[in-house]
Amino acid sequence: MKLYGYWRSSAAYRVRIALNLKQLSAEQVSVHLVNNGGEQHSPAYHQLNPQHLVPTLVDDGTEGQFNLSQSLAIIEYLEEKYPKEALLPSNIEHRAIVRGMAQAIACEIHPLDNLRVLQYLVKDMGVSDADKMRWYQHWITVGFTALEAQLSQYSGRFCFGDTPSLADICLVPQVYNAKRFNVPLDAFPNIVRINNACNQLAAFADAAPEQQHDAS
Ligand SMILES: N[C@@H](CCC(=O)N[C@@H](CS)C(=O)NCC(=O)O)C(=O)O
Repeated sequence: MKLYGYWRSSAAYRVRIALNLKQLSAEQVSVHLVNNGGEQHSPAYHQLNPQHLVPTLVDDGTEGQFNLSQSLAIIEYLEEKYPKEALLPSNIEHRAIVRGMAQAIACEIHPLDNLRVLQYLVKDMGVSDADKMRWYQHWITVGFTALEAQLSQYSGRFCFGDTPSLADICLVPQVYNAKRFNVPLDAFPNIVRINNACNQLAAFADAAPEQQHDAS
């Protein structure tokens, strides 16, 4: 397997955590999201992923080598192909709740704060850097407020009970981003507590951006 990613990409970070939890290895290929106008826009990468986003997973499938985009689809593919260690609970309702928490981060928070959205705000819409930061912090705060309420209902040591799941895989990179952009986290004790618990596990710590070969 090959994982095309970038050290600071939170979507790639999710896949790295999933690979580690399942004790799988993948060759890491760096796609620099800033240099040369962003390597995600290069013709070579376009062939792999026309969405111009990382991550992309390349694997040998039943019909030959294939490319997979979208971190949640990649993680669900890994989950089906390599069921141990499970990233989703065995109970159908619990699985749906975990997917809902994961999507609250991956579909509601992350897309609004993605690099190309921030670039569009500043370069095309003339938004100031200060207002860009307000935007960034606002959408994390809105998303974390909703998630914190869910966590007070469902969390144990981790987002759902005492086993790390897809929800934790999405949470930790989003908290990393929040800290990087100085989002106050005082109102989110469960999020902070669970993030700390996750980062005590090697699977999460080893996937951290600063641990990657392309970190600069
Ligand atoms: N929903 C996608 C999001 C992927 C995504 O937004 N990746 C970001 C890095 S975290 C990216 O490649 N951004 C490049 C850009 O905005 O130009 C996923 O989960 O894989």
